[in-house]
Amino acid sequence: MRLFVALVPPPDILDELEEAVLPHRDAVPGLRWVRRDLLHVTLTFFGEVDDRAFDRLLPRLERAVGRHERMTLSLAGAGAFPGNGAHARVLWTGLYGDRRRLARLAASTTAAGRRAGTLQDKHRGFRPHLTLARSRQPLDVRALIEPLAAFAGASWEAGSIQLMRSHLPGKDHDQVVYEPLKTWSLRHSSGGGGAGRSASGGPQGTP
Ligand code: 2AM
Repeated sequence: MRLFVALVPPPDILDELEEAVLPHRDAVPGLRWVRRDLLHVTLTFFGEVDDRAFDRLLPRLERAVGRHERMTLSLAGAGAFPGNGAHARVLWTGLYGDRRRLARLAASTTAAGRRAGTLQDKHRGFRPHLTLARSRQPLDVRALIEPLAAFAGASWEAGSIQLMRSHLPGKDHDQVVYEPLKTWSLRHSSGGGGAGRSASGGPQGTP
């Protein structure tokens, strides 16, 4: 089964994002926009995991997530992979707020996958982003990045993450389907007074 760890922003945050993106959606023809119910931040992509590796992975992931605290995040800005958007395959919005906490959490879920033998060493580093649209062919999306760079969403407290199974399009369905297999809660902050709430990074940062 094809698995990944996802953080899904709450509905009001996605409403705000949709509202910001909607007026610009036709600026670049040929982009495939991610459906609202599929929007997520990928923390770790495991790819194909067999049943035995899955059994090793689950307890490791659960332990890993349990060590991390809830965090304040917001969505803002826009960018592309790769490069500056002249030949993009992915258009994204960035993540700000407790980015360091988020990166530590992603490092833990990735390490859990490595220990369970579900990840190859070539796994690429974590670059916090939420994918808005994709293209099979490289596309110039700079006409979208420019207006979306000004987007700055409200912050929310991320309290849980999900292990998702991805069902690729096939005979039964013509679009990808994400099936949440597990939801794990993050710990309540022990520090009080907003400890660890660094406003590190702003919309100018790169993911
Ligand atoms: P991204 O779009 O957030 O970058 C589910 O398929 C998610 O896993 C995708 O949204 C994508 O994250 C990530 N993903 C898919 N294929 C991947 C790959 N080959 N390597 C790394 N991440 C991948």
